Amino acid sequence: MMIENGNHTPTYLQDYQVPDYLIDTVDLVFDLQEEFTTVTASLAVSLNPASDKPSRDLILSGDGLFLESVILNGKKLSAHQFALTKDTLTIFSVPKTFALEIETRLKPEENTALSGLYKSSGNFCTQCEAEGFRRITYFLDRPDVMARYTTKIIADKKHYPVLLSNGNLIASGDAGDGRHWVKWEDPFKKPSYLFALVAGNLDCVEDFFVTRSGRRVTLRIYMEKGNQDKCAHAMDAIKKAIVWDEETYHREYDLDIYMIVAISDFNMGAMENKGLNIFNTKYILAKPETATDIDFIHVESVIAHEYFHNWTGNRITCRDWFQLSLKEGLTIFRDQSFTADTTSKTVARIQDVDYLRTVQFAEDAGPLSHPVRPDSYIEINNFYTTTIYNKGSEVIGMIKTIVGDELFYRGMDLYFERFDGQAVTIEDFVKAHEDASGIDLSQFRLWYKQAGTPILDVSDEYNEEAKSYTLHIKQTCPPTPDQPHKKPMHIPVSMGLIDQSGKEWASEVLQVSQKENTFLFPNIPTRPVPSLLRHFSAPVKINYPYQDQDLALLFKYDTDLFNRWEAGQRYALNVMLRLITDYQKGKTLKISDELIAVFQHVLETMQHDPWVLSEMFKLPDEQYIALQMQVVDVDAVHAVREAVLFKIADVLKNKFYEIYTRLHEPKKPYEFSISSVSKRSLKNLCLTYLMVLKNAEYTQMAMRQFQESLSSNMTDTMGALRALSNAECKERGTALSEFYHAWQHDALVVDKWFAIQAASKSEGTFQHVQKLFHHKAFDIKNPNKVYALLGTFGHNPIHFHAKNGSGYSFLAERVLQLDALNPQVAARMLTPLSDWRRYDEGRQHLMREQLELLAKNKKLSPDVFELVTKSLKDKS
Ligand code: B3K
Ligand code: ZN
Repeated sequence: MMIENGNHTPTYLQDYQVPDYLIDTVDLVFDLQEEFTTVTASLAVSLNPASDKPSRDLILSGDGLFLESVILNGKKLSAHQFALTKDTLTIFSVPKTFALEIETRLKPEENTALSGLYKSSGNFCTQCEAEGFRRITYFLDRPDVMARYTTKIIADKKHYPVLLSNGNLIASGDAGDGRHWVKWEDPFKKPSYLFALVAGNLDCVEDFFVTRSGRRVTLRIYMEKGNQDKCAHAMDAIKKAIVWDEETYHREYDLDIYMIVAISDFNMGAMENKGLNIFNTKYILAKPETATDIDFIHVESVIAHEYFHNWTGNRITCRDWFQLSLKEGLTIFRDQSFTADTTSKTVARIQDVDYLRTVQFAEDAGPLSHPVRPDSYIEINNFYTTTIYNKGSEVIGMIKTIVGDELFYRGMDLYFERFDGQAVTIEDFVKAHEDASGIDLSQFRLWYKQAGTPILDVSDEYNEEAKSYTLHIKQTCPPTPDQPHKKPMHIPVSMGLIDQSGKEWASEVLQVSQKENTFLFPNIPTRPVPSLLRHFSAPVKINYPYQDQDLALLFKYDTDLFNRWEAGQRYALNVMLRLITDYQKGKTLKISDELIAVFQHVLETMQHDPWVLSEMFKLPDEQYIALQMQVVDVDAVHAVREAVLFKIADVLKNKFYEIYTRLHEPKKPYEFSISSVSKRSLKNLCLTYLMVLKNAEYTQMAMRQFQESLSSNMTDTMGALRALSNAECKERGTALSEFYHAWQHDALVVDKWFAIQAASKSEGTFQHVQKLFHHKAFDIKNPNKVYALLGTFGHNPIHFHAKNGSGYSFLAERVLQLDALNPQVAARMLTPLSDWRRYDEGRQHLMREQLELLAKNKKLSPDVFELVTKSLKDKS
């Protein structure tokens, strides 16, 4: 269909040009008042010698600003010397070098988009990535303009005792009238998106760290009043991350102080502003009573991520936003390696792969598919995607696999050495690895250019006489928007060969680079089973005609623990896909005893690693099963998965009960250690299975765990509550209301309460979610609340996809309501509708109808406009 809405124009990578002007220094003065804020920006501007045909006019970006004055080399400009549009300030005929002073006025109180300068719980804070700095002052708001900043903040002493910005504090004083001022100086050049300011009445915890060269760094975490008791874990995490980066990448911290501020209203997880990270409270505040094991791990990994950005993102930044994965893919790769090293290598990999395959593969198979380095965007905020982040990280992992560990770290050292202090490209990064390793990565670069998930079709032969085994690997990649044809890629396939006794006969990395490749393995005494794509060595799909018994063998004996998990998943998936066909034909579901027997074997033999074991027992979720189908049959997927869960639970109940009672230690105080996290994980898994059986005794058991842990151990509380929330029993209501009653004062815990209800399988979930939108604890302006309720509901496989389309219209209406307040959050909520083509005709029609209704709206933000139009665009 033709969409007339808006004139939001795309930006193209091929149009990139160096800036005509550079800014050497930026001196900012913020006068924070209750009604408005005045910002004075003094800039030292000069012509960029690298620009070919520089314009005589200086064009600065701005968004929603009120311009007070412009002064050039000390002279106030009159109206004919500059021009203003909705998003630019052009100053005519500027000299080659000059001082510019711009005064703007903002209303942070009214800023609900949470981009630029805004208020959260009465405190001022900023979010400038990607293009938020232009909401503070007119500027060359692009990452290749790097400048040295000073920031003076003047504010009321009583309401804003804490005044922070990037770098080091260099002066402070009294400003009279109950006001005070401070001045910060950041000695490092940075792009504007890394600027930050915080002013508020905040509590603080302080510690310090001595770097490996002996420098003492002050560590501070600031948080809203009354949360000091929830910061110890975050503080430990900072130190852990610093040590890891020193040991693994030889990177040291570079300022005298490292500050983190935790804020309640934040669009995403956290932001790596130089020396002053701003975090969503969700990734800082954690104590056993309020945070689960998973929360504890997430706090560590997000802290590590933002800390690691100091080198991969801040000191070396992106030339333009098309290079976003240069910092995000790389930093995700670094934080995933950190988590793998500090928790469980196998579980960390399982969870990363699970997320990639469920979320990124879905994105790459739909209308929003884009390469790791996109060619164009309308709204850059829409490109903070799982493709840029997670596929970007996988691409780096493949470079490491191809060149090997030693050369990889040499390549990283070269990258840091070559580009420190610069804004560079993905090409610069790949070239550094090529130069350091001497390995040709020219074909490999296609991973950044081509979108879509490659498919490897694998077949094999065994030659009994020659005792040789041959693998044929054929690669294809489906068409994606604007890319109908793909070239073959360089794909590292780590693999092994396993015989019937579980003995390994080969273990190597195959370099797949042609459309069709053949690999010969001599001296293999009996026909082996191939263990393919170990540790998920490439973000691809593998088709190999595995028989159930092959998968059973690998599930029991593969020497690669990750691939044991993978075999179990594949086995369960194959069984479920066959059952779905039976279900669709109206046949009774007969779940094979062999499947259960293999799971039983694993349950009995894997107890030494309860964490991996609990992962092995999680069946592929409904979203992932749906991704394997040509046309998603929501009801069949749900019914079959439930039936398999029931069967496993029923046959293995005694074992689950025995493990549960053995591992459940209600009297033992919570401890965050890998061994206790592992045990809790397996114990709560057993409880989840037992609850599937809808038996009063197990329900009581869950209720007991819930009540005993309610004020001491959130992992156990949530383990029980999640199981109860899916059951149709009176205890469900009791537990939910006791939970709310106990934790209503804690916003992050209330978010869990919203999310658990929005995710529930139980009947009436939709009506319940509708009601919760009007609950007094719900606030549409708070992104965490929206993500918990609407975001979770959008991924509820059965209730969001109710046949009558009620879920779809509900989501679309809320997106529209949100779009007027916060376009970034609105756009993030929209993605469940974008996949409409994958459903049955009835649902397709209903989903599409909602997208078309949205498209008709003349006031859509560029964020929502871009996603709606791309979702509706005819398939190429
Ligand atoms: N760099 C930020 C993301 C900013 C998102 C802007 N819409 C967080 C991170 O990846 O570390
Ligand atoms: Zn990041």
